[in-house]
Amino acid sequence: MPANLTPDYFKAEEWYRSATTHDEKILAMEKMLAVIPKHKGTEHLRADLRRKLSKLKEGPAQKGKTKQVDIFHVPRTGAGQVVLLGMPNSGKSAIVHALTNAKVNVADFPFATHAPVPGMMKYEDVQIQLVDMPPITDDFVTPGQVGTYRTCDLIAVVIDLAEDVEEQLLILLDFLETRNLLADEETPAVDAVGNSLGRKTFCLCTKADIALDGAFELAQKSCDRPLEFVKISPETGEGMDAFRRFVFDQLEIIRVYAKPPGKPPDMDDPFTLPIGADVHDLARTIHRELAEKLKSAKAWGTDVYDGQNVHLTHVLHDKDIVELHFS
Ligand SMILES: Nc1nc2c(ncn2[C@@H]2O[C@H](COP(=O)(O)OP(=O)(O)OP(=O)(O)O)[C@@H](O)[C@H]2O)c(=O)[nH]1
Ligand SMILES: [Mg+2]
Repeated sequence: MPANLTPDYFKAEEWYRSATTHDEKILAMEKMLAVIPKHKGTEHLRADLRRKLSKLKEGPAQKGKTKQVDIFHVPRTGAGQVVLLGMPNSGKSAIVHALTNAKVNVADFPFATHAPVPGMMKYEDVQIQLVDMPPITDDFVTPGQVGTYRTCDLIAVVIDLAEDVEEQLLILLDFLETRNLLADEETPAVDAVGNSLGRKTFCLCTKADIALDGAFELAQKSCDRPLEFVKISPETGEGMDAFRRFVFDQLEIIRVYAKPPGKPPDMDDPFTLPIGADVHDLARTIHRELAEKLKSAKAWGTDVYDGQNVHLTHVLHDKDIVELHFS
C-alpha cells in the first residue's frame, strides 16, 4: 500500500536530517511522528520511527572520548541575543557590520557567510549580541543551524526589500514553523522539561535605500503572523537608531544601577533584568549567595522619592538606582 507521505512529513524529515544535536533530533522525530499520515500504508514506517525515537530517548551513543565542537552553539553575552535569519545575499552580514565591530563578510555574491558570527551592538549603555548567520533557502539549511535559533532571545527575520518579499516571508516563516521555532500563544510547543520551543520573532526589512515600490507595506500585508516590522538601511543609516531601541524594547528588560552605600552609583555598567524583576532579583543577579543576606534597600527612580527605603519585593523600573544593605 502506498505511504502517500505529505509535504509536512518531508519537511519534518528534512529537519531531522539537518539536526546535529541529540535533543534537536528527538524534537524532529517527534514532529515526523505527529504529522505522518496514519493509515495502513505507513504502519511499518511509523513502527520504525517509534523504535528509533525510543532509542534516541535512551541517550546519545557514546563515541570514544573526543568531544565534538558545535560551531552553531553561540554562548550568549550581554543583555540579550538576537540571531538573524535570511535568504542568501539579503543583507544580514551588512546589518551586523553596521551595528557591531564583528569581522563579518559582506559580499555581493550569495552564501558568503558559512558560520555564525557574533558581535556586540550598543544601545545607550547596554550591550546586545547580534549574530550573523549563514543563509537558508527553500531547500537548503546548513546542518546544525537550527540550534542557534533554538536558544536565542530574539529571531530577526531579515527581508531584502529589493527582492520578492512575499517569497522570502513564505520560505523563512516556513523554516521557523516546521521546526517549532515560532512562539505560538495558542499552542505553545514545549520540550521534555516544559521549556517553550518557540522564540520571539520580528521582521527586519533591510536595503530600504533600494526598496522596490511598496515592498515594506506588501511585506506587512502578506505576513499572516502578528509580527512586528522594522525598516532599515545599513547603507544610508536609515532606521538604525530606531532599530537599536526596538531591540531593547523587544528584549523586555530593564537597566538597574547598583549604588554601594556611601558612594555614588556605577552609572557606566547597569545590571539588566527582565521587566517585573524586584530588589531581591537584583541582589541574586549581583551575587547569588549574598542575596540571602539582603536586609534592606534604598531606591532612586520611578515611583519612589530619592533614597526611599523599599521592600525586597519592590518592583524595579528601567534606570532605577538601588543601594543594597546586607546583614
Ligand atoms: N544598497 C544596499 N545594498 C546593501 C544593503 N545591505 C547589503 N547590501 C548589499 O547586498 C549584498 C549582500 O549583502 P550581505 O550582507 O553580504 O548579505 P548576506 O545576507 O550576509 O548574504 P549571505 O552571507 O550569502 O547569506 C552586498 O553586496 C551588500 O553590499 C543596503 O542596505 N543597501
Ligand atoms: Mg552573510
